[in-house]
Amino acid sequence: MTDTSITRIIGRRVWDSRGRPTVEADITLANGKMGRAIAPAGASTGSGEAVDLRDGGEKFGGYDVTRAVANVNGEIADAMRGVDAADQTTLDTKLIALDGTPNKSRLGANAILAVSMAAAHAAAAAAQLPLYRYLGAAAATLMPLPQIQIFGGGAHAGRRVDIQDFLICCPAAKNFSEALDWTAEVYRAAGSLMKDAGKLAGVADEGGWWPMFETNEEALEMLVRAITRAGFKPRDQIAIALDVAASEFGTSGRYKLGLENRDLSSDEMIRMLIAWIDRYPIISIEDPLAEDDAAGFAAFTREVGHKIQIVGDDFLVSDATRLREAAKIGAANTVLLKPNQRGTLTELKACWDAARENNYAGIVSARSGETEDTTIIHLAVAWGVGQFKSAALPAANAWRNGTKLCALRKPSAPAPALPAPPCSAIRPRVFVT
Ligand code: 2PG
Ligand code: MG
Repeated sequence: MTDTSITRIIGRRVWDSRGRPTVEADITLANGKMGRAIAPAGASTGSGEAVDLRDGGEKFGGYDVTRAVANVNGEIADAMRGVDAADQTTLDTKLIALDGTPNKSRLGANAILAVSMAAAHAAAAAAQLPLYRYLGAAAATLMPLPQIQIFGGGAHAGRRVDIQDFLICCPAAKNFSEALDWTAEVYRAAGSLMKDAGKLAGVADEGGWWPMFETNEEALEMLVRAITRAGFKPRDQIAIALDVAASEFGTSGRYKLGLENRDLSSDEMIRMLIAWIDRYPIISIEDPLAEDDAAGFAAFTREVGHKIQIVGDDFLVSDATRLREAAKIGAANTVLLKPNQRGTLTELKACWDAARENNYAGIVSARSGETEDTTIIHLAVAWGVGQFKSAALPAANAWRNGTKLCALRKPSAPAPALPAPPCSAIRPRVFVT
């Protein structure tokens, strides 16, 4: 029963949380064990991401994945038969070579990632271990500090406000479960405050409340009120994390805030964000500047990187090489880790290794188009990343799975040391399974 070579791969089309098709892969091993995984999809994507293969044309708005699924069942299945699922590096290297493009656009990052992750699940099943334990061994004991969305904006809410994600983070919660409890109370309080104000208009793409605000800053004010209404102390107990997703409205050093009809330079954008940091309990800002504004990232990090977390998402696209380049100029201090930005687990892990070497913190993140696949929460625990970002509570499967991980028995080994925090604001507490 120890033969972990791949005997069978099946690809199929399934549906994501946005109602778009995506790719699922099943892998069966010679020992009869099986693994399954599904590729997620982003809406605000960085230009340096690995590329999903979509059919184009009229059907499903061009988002169908029949070609990507055919690639799983055809070329990929043929090449992967006999490959050892327990040797993730060799398997991923073969997938990369088979595709042959720098961005996986020939076979599709959606096809390749589903197979890369399904192989890990199959190998874990063969080892009779949960995925986090299989990948992280005895050191996999650290539950991440969650960052979870309360209001959705930007590309996830018809650009109703410019800022994409208004999230909260509970560094004072004693464990993952308590952080979720607190988050649920704040989410509920935010909903009822919006209702009282006659501003409740349903939810955005990721389950956060639809942002019926007149200015971007009004969302911050409302979020502080929601934290207080739920009975918590802003900053001490619950803080704000933002994903500005600035590449969505900024390029070549200019930023156009549609809601407020403002056109800002990179420096003016930095000044606006610093004013927000001074006024609100913000401890983490993702993509504060656009992906083509490395100098802006470096300037912002020089000014506030000692006190808040500055996260590169579209800017770093989970890429080890980009992270090393950013580190050379001191741009950002934290990397967002999304498996489908690279397309294989091996490349994602390489980025996390590069982050640790350069003293960057990390956040494993969901995409805005998710499914029942919960691989990401396992990766966060397996690699001891320490933080996790996902959609609002109604839309986040990985959270629910994370809660189950909390119920695990006592750890057999001490939690690994967290990466030295770039700033004192982010200091996850115990968060051990
Ligand atoms: C992000 C994610 C989640 P998307 O930008 O970090 O909010 O969105 O998957 O659309 O890129
Ligand atoms: Mg982002």
